[in-house]
Amino acid sequence: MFQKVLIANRGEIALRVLRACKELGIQTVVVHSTADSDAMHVRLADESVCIGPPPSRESYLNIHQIVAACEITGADAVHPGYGFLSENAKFADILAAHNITFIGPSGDHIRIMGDKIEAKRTAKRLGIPVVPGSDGAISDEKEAKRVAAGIGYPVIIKASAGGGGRGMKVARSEADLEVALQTARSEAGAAFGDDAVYIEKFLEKPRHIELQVFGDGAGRGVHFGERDCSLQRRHQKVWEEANSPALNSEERARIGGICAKAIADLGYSGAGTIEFLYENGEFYFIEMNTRLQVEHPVTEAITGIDLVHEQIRVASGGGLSVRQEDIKFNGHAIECRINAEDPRTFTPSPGTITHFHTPGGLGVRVDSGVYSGYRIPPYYDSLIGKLIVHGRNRVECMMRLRRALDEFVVDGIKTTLPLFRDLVGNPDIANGDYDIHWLEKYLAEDD
Ligand code: MV4
Repeated sequence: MFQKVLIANRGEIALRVLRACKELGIQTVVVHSTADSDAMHVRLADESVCIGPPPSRESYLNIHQIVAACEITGADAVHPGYGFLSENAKFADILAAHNITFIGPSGDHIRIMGDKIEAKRTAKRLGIPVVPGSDGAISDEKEAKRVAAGIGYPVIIKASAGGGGRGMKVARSEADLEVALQTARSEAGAAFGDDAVYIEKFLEKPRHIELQVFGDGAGRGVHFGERDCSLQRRHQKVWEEANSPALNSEERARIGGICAKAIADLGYSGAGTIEFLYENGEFYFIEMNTRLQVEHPVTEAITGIDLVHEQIRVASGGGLSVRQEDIKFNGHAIECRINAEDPRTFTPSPGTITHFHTPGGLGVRVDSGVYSGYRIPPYYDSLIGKLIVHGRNRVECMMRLRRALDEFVVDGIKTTLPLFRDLVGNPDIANGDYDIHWLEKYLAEDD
């Protein structure tokens, strides 16, 4: 087991990782920018190192400074959290070269999944169902037309270096194809320095369902069920659930089994998320994330397993603590992302939190890095906390969520709490009847 772990992140996820380290008896080091001297993660860690000025590029993304902080403090591993350097293959490689363990998969696995064409090719080879489309990159308009005619319109053109919704263009007929291809290619070149694009059948009303998987790096793979993350705005998830209201246990076991076997065959190490679009009872792979995700607590709630403990165990060579047959799904969980934003326009609302009171009681978890009197700096993303509620079934979970939202007080700034108080009373949400476009339509209607 590690003696000392450096946490290369901030906010609620830095605290989340800190808690797991403390439980395992591991010493903690955090790094922080000059804007974060008063942050909770700095207060709670055993040691802290200031690594630079407020902009992320000069602090939380500064590989040299983070490696130096490891050397100074004698940390033997780094947990990257999510965002920042968590999916940076070069960072994983540099740490390995310094004999510091990256708590995550190998640089090579990160690299494969960061290239969306390579990721899809790998998924297909491993037996994961993928969206029908081009076999690799599209070279010219002629090829695009041939592929699109083969799969049928509408189609979507995606940047191989994109992901998370960046660099996508829909073509509803052959007349749209030339412009869509050209626009997608030039935007991809400008944004990512890589203009490779590929084509897929465009699915009109899918759900976003993702499988939580883990590999031990030695040929074993397990799945922890799925999360439904269909409620999004501009590719930012807002509300996540486990299990998906759309799946039954047979479908879960089937796609879970496929994903676990794929992870085993890939020799993957650590936590991963396999993202699917789900429509008319079929799963279609789109991307794989090679990190712990923001919404991992809903999986923890229904399985009772600490996923950060598992990450640390696997990275330190101790293997997974569970076999597939030990992983049982118990009840239902929902996470609401509490952002320091206007609940209708989503304009960031940094400033001082004058009063912060969190809900409690059975089945209620709040992961947050803020406190009464804390001043939210304007430099980073606006997530200030997550409310995770668990119940024996979805109905109980929703009742408990309504109650927990009632108790939650955040004064001094705007937050997205009022949006959740609306959503929890909405009949479509109560019925689990929503797709990836539901939230944006709901927000547009309300104006
Ligand atoms: C799609 C799609 C429809 N058809 N691919 C957006 C983010 C990126 N991860 C993939 N995305 C999509 N890919 C095909 N073939 C629709 C989306 C999409 C979306 C996906 C998940 C959650 C929200 C979304 C919102 C708009 C579009």
